[in-house]
Amino acid sequence: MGYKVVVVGATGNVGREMLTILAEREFPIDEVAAVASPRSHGTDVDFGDTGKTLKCKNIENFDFTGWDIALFAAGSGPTAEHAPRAAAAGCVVIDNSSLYRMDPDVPLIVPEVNPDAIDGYKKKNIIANPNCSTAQMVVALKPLHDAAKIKRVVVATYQSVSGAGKAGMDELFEQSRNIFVGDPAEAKKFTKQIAFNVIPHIDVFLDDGSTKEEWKMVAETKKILDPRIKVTATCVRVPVFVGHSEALNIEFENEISAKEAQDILREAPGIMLVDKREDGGYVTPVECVGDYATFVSRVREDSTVDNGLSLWCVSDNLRKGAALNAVQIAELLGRRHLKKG
Ligand code: 11C
Repeated sequence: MGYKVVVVGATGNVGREMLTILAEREFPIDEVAAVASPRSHGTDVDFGDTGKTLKCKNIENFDFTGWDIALFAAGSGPTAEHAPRAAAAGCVVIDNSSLYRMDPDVPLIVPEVNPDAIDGYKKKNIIANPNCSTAQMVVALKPLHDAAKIKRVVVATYQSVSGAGKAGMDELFEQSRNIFVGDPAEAKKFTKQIAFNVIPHIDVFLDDGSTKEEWKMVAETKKILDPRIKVTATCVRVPVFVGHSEALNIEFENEISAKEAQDILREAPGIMLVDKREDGGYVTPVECVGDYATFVSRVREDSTVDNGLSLWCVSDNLRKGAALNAVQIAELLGRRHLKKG
């Protein structure tokens, strides 16, 4: 016996990936529904490569009664409207938007990092999925924190355009093509030209001069991993279609060598260490696409601080950064709370 699962926002980048990963991981499903905005009502979406096609139902009149789990990838507006009624109907919501992440009554979960926090989901029947750049970072930090206690992290991100949805991917494609044929590269989704450029601005500006994306990395890391860890982030959009990269500088309470860190990371859940210290002996975003792992490369000691390490971390932002983490949360929920069969 399996679950009745709804994917909300099924026509978007993350919603489609959720359906693919549910099928790929053979999540025990009795019935699956694809739900989207009224605009996408009737659109066909594939249920992974099962050969099954789902017709999108309209979120406005979808009744969540009798459904076990709803994976929401719908953005904050539709989520605010429909997630509470799904949860009230007894369907556990796993939400990819930023809406509930900092709600003290909603667990924010990365299964490799804080699985036990899921037990708090019953307060609202909602579980939050972190921001993509936070998810891969905390997977890499967790085993190192357990070993040597992290004090401070300085991170610079190199985030792909798929983080901004299909419109972001289309903009990179169109601008690149236009530049090649000598046409103007008009910026619509992003604030400046993204093709052949980088933009140090993701999400809205806050009063202190940081951006909300940078704030999310700080606040979410504290909630998921440890409130004592200080994080400072600079988030940058780069002309890559899929795959977020991060350069991390980490300061520890206790001594830890690069070799010890490599040995720990090699055994850690969710991590693939590729660190050969030779030409090409590291992972780039192109290679991480379609994979589940958070890849770590370039682990080295930073002699400018006591107990410092630097490393490079890459992951598929639509997978570990969004859809995969949501499905892993559903699997964890199934194992711990919603047992079937
Ligand atoms: C980006 N990280 O790359 C964002 C996308 O809070 O879930 C995900 C935003 C979020 O633009």
